[in-house]
Amino acid sequence: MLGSCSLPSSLRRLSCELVWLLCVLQVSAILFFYARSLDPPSASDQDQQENMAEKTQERPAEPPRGEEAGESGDKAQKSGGNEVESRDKAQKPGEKAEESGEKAEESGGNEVESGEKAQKPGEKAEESGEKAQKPGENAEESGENAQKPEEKAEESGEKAQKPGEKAEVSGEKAEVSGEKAEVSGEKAEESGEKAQKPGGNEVEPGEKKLQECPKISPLLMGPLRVEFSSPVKEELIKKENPRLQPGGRFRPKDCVAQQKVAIIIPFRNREEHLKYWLYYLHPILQRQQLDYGVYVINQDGDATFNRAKLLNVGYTEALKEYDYDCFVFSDVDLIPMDDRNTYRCFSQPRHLSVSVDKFGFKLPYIECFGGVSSMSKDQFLKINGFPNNYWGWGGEDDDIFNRVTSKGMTISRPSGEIGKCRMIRHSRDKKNEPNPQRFHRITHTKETMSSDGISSLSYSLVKTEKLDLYTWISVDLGGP
Ligand code: UDH
Ligand code: NGS
Repeated sequence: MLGSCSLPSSLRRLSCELVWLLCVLQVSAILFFYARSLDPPSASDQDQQENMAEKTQERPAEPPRGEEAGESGDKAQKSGGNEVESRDKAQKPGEKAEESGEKAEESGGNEVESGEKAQKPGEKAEESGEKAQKPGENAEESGENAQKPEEKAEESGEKAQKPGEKAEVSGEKAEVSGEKAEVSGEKAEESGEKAQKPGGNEVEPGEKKLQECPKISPLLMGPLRVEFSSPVKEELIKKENPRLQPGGRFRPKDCVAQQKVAIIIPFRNREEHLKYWLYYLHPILQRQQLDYGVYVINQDGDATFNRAKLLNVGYTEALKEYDYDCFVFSDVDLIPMDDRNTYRCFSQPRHLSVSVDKFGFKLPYIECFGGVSSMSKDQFLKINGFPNNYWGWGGEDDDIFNRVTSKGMTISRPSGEIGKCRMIRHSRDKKNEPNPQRFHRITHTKETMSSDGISSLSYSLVKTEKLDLYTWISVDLGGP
């Protein structure tokens, strides 16, 4: 056996040195790894970690239309299922856009408040990277939302409701969409509306007393397909709405409606549009379980058109016929694309046509109150109705907005998703040229509103007729 002591001294020294070296290496390795564990991660480590984090936070594509409302109540509130109110004071439209300096409004499903920045049609789109749509252009044509209505409908699960195709109202589908509607933000209970007294539904002796209809109708279907490619015939509309009473009246047969709603349409020479409106709206309003009547207020003669005055006439004439507690004012060329956009009144005046295809499904400016709006009788009277002296196109809706806010009320709106509408394309009508006085007038609403309004309305009735699908009221408004 060869012991270490028997090794030559040079070899022994070499092996001792090797052992020593190994020890030093081991210790430095330990120190190195220990020091590394205390160091912050290098830049590349950090990048990697952030990328991972980003990946895990990536959100799936937007849910198809109408689905968001089906999520939890909380979420729906955030993502636009709920009604919103503008809490802002009056702003003079005309000044509003650039001058107000407020924040950009987000639409398309999100909540909107009129504390946010107003934008004139066309400005917003550019800023947000989307293309502006000129009034009169269709969404499809401008490249924004460049989907054909049909494609959109299929993707979003819209229900077919093309002229000639009958929409399903009952069965599973209705139940499911009723559920959706419940969380969709109608929030009827919060609106502070009183339950409607069984006014029109007199109970005969021995007859069963009807219950009040639910706050949210179980018949709602959600998103609907709306298009205007084939003209509709009145006969078809009558056939599809067999429960309508003369004058375009309806009330649910199994329950007492929550509200009695007069729908007022300002009108002259738009027969084709009116047929589309009746075709689409009657089934929707029935599914919404409203006690309603449709009043088409025709401006007789060829004086300059006066939309707001016609609306005042509609309010007055409808009340002569029935004890309405709610008034919906609708242009003849606007059709809602979702029946959860209930044509009723809320605790604040409501703007219903919040995202129109013509504007790329965005609110053109936050004070916008044109198109379709609703007001309870009390709200309407509080603002002395609408102005009578806006002859020609534009400004009257801004004046109404000013009236509402100057009386301390706010504007309520459905979400951009539920408030989607299609506008029937048309060119400018004769005798409805832009009113050059409108800019001046809307800056004086506060001073003029107490003397000009429902309290000062005068007109002559030319004809009233109860037709099968609507009540026709033709009036002479005089002239400017
Ligand atoms: N209205 C009529 N007949 C008329 C004028 C107006 O029925 O001669 C009614 C109708 O209900 C209409 C509403 O008043 O929906 C509002 O009028 P409008 O449709 O003229 O207003 P809008 O702002 O259009 O929708 C303005 C003309 C756009 C021309 C675009 C050209 N590309
Ligand atoms: C505003 C008009 C409103 C009008 C709105 C949208 O500029 O009356 O555009 O018009 N106000 C004034 O002119 C002061 S639209 O593009 O729908 O024709 O409702």
